[in-house]
Amino acid sequence: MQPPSLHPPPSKLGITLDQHIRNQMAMSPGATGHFTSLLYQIALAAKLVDSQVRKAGLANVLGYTGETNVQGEEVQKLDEMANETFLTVMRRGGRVCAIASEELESAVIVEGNGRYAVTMDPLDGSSNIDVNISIGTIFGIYRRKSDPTEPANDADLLQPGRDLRAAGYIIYGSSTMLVYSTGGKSGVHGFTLDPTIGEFFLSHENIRVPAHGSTYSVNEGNTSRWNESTRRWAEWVKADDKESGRPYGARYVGTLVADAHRTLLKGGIFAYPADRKSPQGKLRLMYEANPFAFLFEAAGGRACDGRRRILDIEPQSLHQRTPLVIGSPDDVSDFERFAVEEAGA
Ligand code: AHM
Ligand code: MG
Repeated sequence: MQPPSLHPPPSKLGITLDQHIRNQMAMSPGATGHFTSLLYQIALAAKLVDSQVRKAGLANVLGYTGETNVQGEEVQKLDEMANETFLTVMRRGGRVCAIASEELESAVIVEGNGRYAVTMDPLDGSSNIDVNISIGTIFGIYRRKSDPTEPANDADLLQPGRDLRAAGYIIYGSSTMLVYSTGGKSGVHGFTLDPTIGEFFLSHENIRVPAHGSTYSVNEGNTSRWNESTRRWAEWVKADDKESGRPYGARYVGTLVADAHRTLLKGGIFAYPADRKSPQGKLRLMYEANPFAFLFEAAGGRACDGRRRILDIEPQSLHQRTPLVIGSPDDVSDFERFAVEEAGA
């Protein structure tokens, strides 16, 4: 056994999200603290939502039905509550000029001279709440484009994903984690909430998605609605070929945050392709696809709609949908190969 080193590397133990954000800010000359304070607000809202999510099972144990219960309208559904919580905290925080939420028809324009516009899915995977399966929050942060002396508008939000200033997600799973990136070289970092003291600690520094994985994640119940190339790809990942590590294992939670989180850490591929029922795909470009595309690229992965890079799609509307394929670079390229072959056929 090796004797312990006299000079062990400095421990990462106990680095809080706040400290980490401040360290990153110190490395950005000219930073004013506005962005830092917005991230704090998101983390605060996440903790508030987490505390409600943790209690969600109690209502079921007591026989509550979900939408209405003995407390009637006083108890909000969890997704409405999550939406309200993030909106309230960010509006009060004074750093945002506009917020677009998957839960709301139109954008919320915030008075004042906030420098950032936020897109978010406050509670992703909400069909999994009642069955105690991981759910999440997804967010993207853009720099304001409009003149701060004028009210903000949709153009502040309708920016391509490549212009994201930061993106992240919170997974309310067996533990609660916040994962975020400011893009490129700054890396993707994960923080786990210690629920006993209400603090996020750095637990996954500089996450890198493996070059290829061994799992595929897609709703195969949609097979009959898929186009030929998606069907051929799904057959291919299941075929036996020792050299390329096939067949892949199947994993599908039905919460994008959970499926993407696993894929980010372990590699492999998640796909929600277009199909006959959803010709534009099911997932939303602004709230789901762009933030994850940004994170996967920052972690060395890839994200496309089958043919185009997600981050290069010019958004036309807030609730626009897109096919989404994210994961290990090799695995996403394999998916694309099938789509391209079909296009050329
Ligand atoms: P939601 O934002 O309303 O929860 O819907 C999005 C969810 C994603 O989390 C998940 O990847 C997908 O829908 C699952 O869809 P399906 O049930 O069609 O497989
Ligand atoms: Mg969602």
